Amino acid sequence: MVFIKRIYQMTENSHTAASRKIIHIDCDCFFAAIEMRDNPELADKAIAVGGNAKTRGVIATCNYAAREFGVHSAMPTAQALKICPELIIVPPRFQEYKNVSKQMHNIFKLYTSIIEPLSLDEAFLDVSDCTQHQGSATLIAKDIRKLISQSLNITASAGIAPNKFIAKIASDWNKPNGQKVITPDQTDAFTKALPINKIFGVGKVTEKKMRKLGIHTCNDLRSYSLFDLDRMFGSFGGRLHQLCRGIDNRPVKTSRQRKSLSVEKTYAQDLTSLEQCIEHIPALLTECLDRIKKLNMPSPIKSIFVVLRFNDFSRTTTERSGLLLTTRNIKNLLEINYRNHQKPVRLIGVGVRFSNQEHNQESVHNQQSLFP
Ligand code: TTP
Ligand code: MG
Repeated sequence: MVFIKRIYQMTENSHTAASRKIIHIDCDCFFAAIEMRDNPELADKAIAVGGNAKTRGVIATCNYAAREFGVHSAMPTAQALKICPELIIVPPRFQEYKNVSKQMHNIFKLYTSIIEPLSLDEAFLDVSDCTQHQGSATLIAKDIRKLISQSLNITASAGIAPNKFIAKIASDWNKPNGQKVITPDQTDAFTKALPINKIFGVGKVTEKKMRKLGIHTCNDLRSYSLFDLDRMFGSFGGRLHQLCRGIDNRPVKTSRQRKSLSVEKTYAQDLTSLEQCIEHIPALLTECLDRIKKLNMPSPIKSIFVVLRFNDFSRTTTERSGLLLTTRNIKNLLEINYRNHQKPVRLIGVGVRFSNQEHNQESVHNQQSLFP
């Protein structure tokens, strides 16, 4: 018990010692915003960027007008058109989204070099040592959003807080085209009232478990000791103990190490036999290998996996560590996965998880031998 108390005190101390200024930037309906910008006729209509309903595509994102109908990311396009018949579907232009993302990073670099990209439209910035605007993170965020809007003609929202956890939640608060500041002395009260599903890492299963226990907010979580949380939620317990108190000491990491890479394809018609699924493996594997080779400094592969999504939209992954990424191994995983479920297949994915080990020349060199 004394030991646990000491850990708690240590984290509390390091939290107060580190008064950082973190900005989380997230563009508003990113792909859709770029499409509306480049085709103003779309601006006052409900639009979505995504795949064709006929080829069973899905929605990547949609504008806020479409969201009012209930359309959202990852929804099958056919379903989106059912709930919003006037929805205009625009095919994605990934190269343009990447260009805009690069330009946005050039704007970030005017303020800090400590930038952690999370996706094309999202990043953490550590502006603790930034001198512009007398170091006011609120004004820096405003400036960045203004520059994005003026030079790129899209809008972004921002969260400003003493750590990444709170900054990310705050950027969603006044979306679209808004920002929210949580100062260090507001952090405790702000976190206390947060519903548990705002905590990164609390997925549907954990949320259900917590709600059954009567835990609905971060404040409810605070009544459990580190020992209890460890017992109830395993290795996530320690992190929960900190996050529910608004403590997050993770630094803004300038170069993110990729954890996994996968290639997925949804087929126009369900694949109804193992043989039909196997036919698609070479193409998926070739694309996956190409993408691994294009990574700047890939880490060694820790495991390989095959994802299947069935015609009832359920999804399963079969994963094995220590295997090479070969056609044979992937076919074996596919077979295990398929035989376990025996349902018509809508989507196949092939991928790898990288080990966390720091990459160096030697590991990159070893990586080559993993390719078939
Ligand atoms: P998000 O930032 O999650 O969404 P968004 O920018 O479209 O909308 P919001 O205003 O809520 O931030 O994702 C950024 C882009 O990533 C999004 O425009 C499209 C793409 N994307 C997908 O392709 N598939 C997905 O499932 C999601 C969530 C996003
Ligand atoms: Mg976004």
